[in-house]
Amino acid sequence: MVVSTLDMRALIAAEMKTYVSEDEGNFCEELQSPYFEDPIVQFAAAHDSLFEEYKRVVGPDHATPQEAFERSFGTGSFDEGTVISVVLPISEKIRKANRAQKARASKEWALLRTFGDEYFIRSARQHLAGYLTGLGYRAVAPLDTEWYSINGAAGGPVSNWSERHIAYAAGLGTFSINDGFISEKGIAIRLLSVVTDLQVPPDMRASSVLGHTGNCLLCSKGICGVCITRCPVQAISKEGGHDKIACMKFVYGEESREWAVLNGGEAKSGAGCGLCQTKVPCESRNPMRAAR
Ligand code: B12
Repeated sequence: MVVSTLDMRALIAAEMKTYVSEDEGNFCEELQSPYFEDPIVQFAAAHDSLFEEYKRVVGPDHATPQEAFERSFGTGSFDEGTVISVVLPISEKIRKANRAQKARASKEWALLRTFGDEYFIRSARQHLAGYLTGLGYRAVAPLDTEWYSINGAAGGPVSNWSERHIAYAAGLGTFSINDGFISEKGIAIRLLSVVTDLQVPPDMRASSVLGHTGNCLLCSKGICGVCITRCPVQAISKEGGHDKIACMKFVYGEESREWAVLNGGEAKSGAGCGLCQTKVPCESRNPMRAAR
């Protein structure tokens, strides 16, 4: 049977949808809720010139898809291919609980941080890579490699594979004033990606008129700024954007680790925070689409 490249896109999207809805790692018994709802799956061409630009935008160590692939499969192993990016929208029950919070993450968000972010997303990345391998393609999830790292920089931590920049390249949305990524399912999401030598048509990026922050109401229309008032440590401002160091100290500091454990999570994950991702107009939709 010959499967067209368009059918391959649909097959992969359907596989991830089934995985997210059926895998028991995506269900929290204590909350009687899944961590994540139906994913959005989109595709970027591995040789998109934007990936070269990321060496300037993110940092010189940010890997191109070709570098990511060849670090796993050997120099010269890559010719053409695709980066698959997946948005995992956080479930309504978890978002709702965090909406009520004013000072720190809810119990639900803390459990999501350990068991959703750390465990389920890793298994979902590996599932996608394994699925492609089963179809006869080579695939790697950069976050699961030995070369993936997060390095300290003056402005805050920077990784050498940024899931948000990958999602941007795949046309899944844009950044916000608070750095968060706003997709069609909003900002209360998580992201994952895989690089493969499978070739499929890439998704289009929305018009670049509004730039890389086009989905943010404050950046695009000068209105909103709700995330600024939601932040419990004043780490977001209209002028300065997002203070990553202040955010990091709060989100993954000692108190956050203790709060994670008190709520049944693991200290090393911290409890997260996510107040800038909940009770905001972009929580679960693209507010610019709603505004048009
Ligand atoms: C390091 C890190 C952090 C650091 C620093 C965050 C940061 N902004 O970089 C700290 C500890 C502060 C942090 C906090 C949180 N994080 Co975090 N974090 C990461 C991590 C590991 C790497 C991020 C990275 O490399 N950033 C690199 C820098 C350069 O990127 P940046 O600042 O976002 O990029 C800016 C510039 O590039 C700029 N830009 C300038 N010119 C141009 C031009 C173009 C063309 C483009 C595209 C961009 C661009 O746009 C961006 C926004 O200003 C990722 C996982 C991953 N590997 O991707 C998760 C990740 C970003 N975190 C995530 C989450 C959920 C959180 C928290 C909500 C905590 C929680 N779990 O409760 C908070 C929210 C903070 C926030 N508002 O962003 C999610 C993002 C979800 C989303 N909707 O965006 C990710 C993707 C994890 C995941 N698997 O889903 N995080």
